[in-house]
Amino acid sequence: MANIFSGIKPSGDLTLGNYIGAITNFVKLQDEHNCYFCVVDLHAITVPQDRADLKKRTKDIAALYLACGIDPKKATVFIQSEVPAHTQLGWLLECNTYIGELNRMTQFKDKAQKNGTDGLTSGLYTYPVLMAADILLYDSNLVPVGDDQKQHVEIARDIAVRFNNKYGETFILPETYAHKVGARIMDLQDPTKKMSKSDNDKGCILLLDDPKIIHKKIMSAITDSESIVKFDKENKPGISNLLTIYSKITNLTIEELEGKFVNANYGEFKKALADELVTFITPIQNRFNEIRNSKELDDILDEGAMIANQYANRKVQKVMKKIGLIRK
Ligand code: ATP
Ligand code: LTN
Repeated sequence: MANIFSGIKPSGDLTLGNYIGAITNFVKLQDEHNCYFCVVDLHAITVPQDRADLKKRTKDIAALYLACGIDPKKATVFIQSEVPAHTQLGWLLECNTYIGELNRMTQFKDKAQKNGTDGLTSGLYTYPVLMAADILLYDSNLVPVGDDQKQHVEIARDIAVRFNNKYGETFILPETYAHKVGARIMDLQDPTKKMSKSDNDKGCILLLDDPKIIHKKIMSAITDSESIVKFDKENKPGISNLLTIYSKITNLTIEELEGKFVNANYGEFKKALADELVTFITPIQNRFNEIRNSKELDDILDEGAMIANQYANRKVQKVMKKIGLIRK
């Protein structure tokens, strides 16, 4: 039985990309492993957030975890800021992380390139170290994430190796757990770009989108002029992305789908995909509406925070002792 940790930032509303890339694996892993699934609100505040939106989205994401099938009897579900050991370990690890390592992080480099470094916070820069703390705190063996987060799991591993060499065996070395296909769902309007909750527009399907909006977004997804439903990521990135989504929500293989739509035009294919998506998303939305404002959700998060605090506090004490931060 392995330890598993993962988190999603409340920086926007959950997308189909978050679901397919990350949450499907959370649900799969919870049956066999010791899982911690967190809403990483401290990571969200590395960029400006509206107070009311942050508060609302944090609970929305926790409720969506449950609505998507995470079972609080099997997994610990909690909010990162309710477990202070994350920031404590974050500092201890920052003192064991090199600036050169952080300079190589592509997520930060991309953001800095887009807008320049003026106005970027030091929290955004050291973000990967807090993420390493999240992971290492729970002795995590596996970290289920989408493709874009692999580099962050690697730096967590590098920090763990360095710490272990300096202070003796302390941390488990974590590994990324990602899908082979579908680890990166692309934007429907620009299939060369990741579908992302912080630039939510027509190219991004939200788990809480109205069925009519889902139809509209799928029908207006960018494709090519060939009108042949065939997977070819290089030359037909739009239709390949739609095929990936179709395959992930129905469990039909890409080949089965190519066969099913061999005589269909893009309009027919898109209409069938939109119908499948609505069928798949409606029960998630119904469960979300049941649980979002319930006492049950608060009880689950209280219990989750208690279990996580217990584990995390013990770990931080061990780490402090190794460093020499101990009076008696
Ligand atoms: P932001 O746009 O604010 O950076 P995001 O939509 O990328 O947010 P995160 O909170 O960063 O979402 O990611 C949560 C999880 O979902 C991560 O494991 C991430 O790899 C995964 N994920 C996010 N977007 C996609 C996507 N388009 N395809 C597959 N996985 C994704
Ligand atoms: N950086 C991640 C969110 C995140 C995370 C984590 C994922 C923060 N801490 C720990 C896995 C494990 C992101 O942007 N998706």
